Amino acid sequence: MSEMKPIYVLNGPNLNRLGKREPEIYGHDTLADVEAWCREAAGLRPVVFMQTNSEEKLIDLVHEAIDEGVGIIINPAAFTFTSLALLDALKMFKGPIIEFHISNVHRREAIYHRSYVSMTATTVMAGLGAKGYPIAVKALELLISEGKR
Ligand code: DHK
Repeated sequence: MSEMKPIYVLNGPNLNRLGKREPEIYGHDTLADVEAWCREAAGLRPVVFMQTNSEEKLIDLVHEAIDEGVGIIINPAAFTFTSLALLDALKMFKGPIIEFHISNVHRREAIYHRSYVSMTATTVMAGLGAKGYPIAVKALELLISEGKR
């Protein structure tokens, strides 16, 4: 039984269709592939890996991370740009938060340019593709080791 507190890798709406959804933007790898890569990159660190299309459920998962977790990687997908409730939940988290986007949202339509989540995220990663998720896991471990928020 690992004594290490888990990291939370949380994914928002439509990411359950990764691999089939606009593959020219998001690629052909699936969320199951991403989960496996994250667990491999985390090594002994427990990983809570979740996806939901529900804003309420995503916020409930952030609340769980507040009580149980040591770091968060979140791809809020469309809720990035719309949800003050998600921003308010993330503000409560005491550990490092990486806001993650598969695509470079700043190179896309203007609707994707203003992130509420960036107002509280420790760092933002965007444009590395799905294979960026395990890099985010390594980056989160660095932030945890440095006690960054
Ligand atoms: C994923 C989504 O679903 C979009 O709503 C965002 C983000 C981009 C991504 O690149 O992972 O705009």
